[in-house]
Amino acid sequence: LPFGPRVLSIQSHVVSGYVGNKLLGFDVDPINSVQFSNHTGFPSWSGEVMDGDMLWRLIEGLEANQLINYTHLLTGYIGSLSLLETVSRVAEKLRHRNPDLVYVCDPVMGDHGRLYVRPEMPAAFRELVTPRASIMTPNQFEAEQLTGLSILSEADALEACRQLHERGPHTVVITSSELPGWEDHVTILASTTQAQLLGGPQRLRLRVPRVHAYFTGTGDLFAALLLGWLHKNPGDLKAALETAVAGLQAVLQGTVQACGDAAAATERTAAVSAARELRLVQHQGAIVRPDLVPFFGFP
Ligand code: ATP
Ligand code: PLP
Ligand code: PXL
Repeated sequence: LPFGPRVLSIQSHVVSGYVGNKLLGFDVDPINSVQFSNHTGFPSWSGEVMDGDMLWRLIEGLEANQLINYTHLLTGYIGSLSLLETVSRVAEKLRHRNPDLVYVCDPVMGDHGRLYVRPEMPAAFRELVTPRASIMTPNQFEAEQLTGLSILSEADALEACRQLHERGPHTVVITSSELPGWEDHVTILASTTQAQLLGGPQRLRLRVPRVHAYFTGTGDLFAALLLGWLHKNPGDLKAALETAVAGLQAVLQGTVQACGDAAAATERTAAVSAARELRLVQHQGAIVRPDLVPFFGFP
């Protein structure tokens, strides 16, 4: 497909299970930011972390052979500061080659008030990466880390989006938040400054019933699906979000059904984590052609 999208994706690889680069459903050039035995929600893991020099050597190799004509850059879990610094250089280089480059940045840093990257990473995401991102997909906690705001309401979340727009990304999706009065739902808030097919800039809200169990990789899948559906629905963030979320919910519901008692387990043993791996392959059809779920627009 000479004129199709070409995506460079810098995310995790795990041998067993589904996170990061193993959640991409379309044609991409993957660079593995880590290669681990399994995701870090398990009691233990082993493997290697990529550093900035390793990434730069790959980019130089691609460049030497004129292979860096990408339409999209997608980045997820980045395990070290040197890699994040190099990711920002890669974004600059790809955009120099293609001024229309779409950089989708999932600023994976933590969740529910807890950081699972080194303490120096939030500042680096803020200063080095945010200005270069086209689309950012923080969760509620990550949006707080990026802006310094504390997000206690929908108004706070929209203010965080506004501040992020001022510093770079034209589109921001707060991919999961827990808001007062809606504790039994996951609230997704999106904001774009780009003119949409049906008018100007737009803000959107979706809610999905909260599953009371912790899954790993849903954020990675969200970012990949958003990239794919936005490409297929230019100027229609609403359609892209609805389709991405519907596919994600199908995978999640299928996973909950398939994992039986492990869905409700509180202790995350190796067996529980393994049982909760996303049933991605089993629900490929629903990802590509999901049943659309009821949508809550804005306001
Ligand atoms: P990241 O850290 O990669 O930015 P995130 O924390 O925003 O990711 P998740 O919390 O995994 O990502 O949520 C992404 C999407 O997955 C949500 O928008 C929602 O559609 C779905 N999802 C994840 N967990 C649940 C859950 N417990 N119940 C219902 N939906 C969920
Ligand atoms: N938990 C840990 C320990 C992680 O390292 C990560 C991402 O790297 C996550 C959770 C996020 O997973 P998700 O894609 O579901 O947001
Ligand atoms: O974002 C999910 C993820 C990605 N990569 C690695 C992980 C996880 C979640 O645990 O461990 C290595």
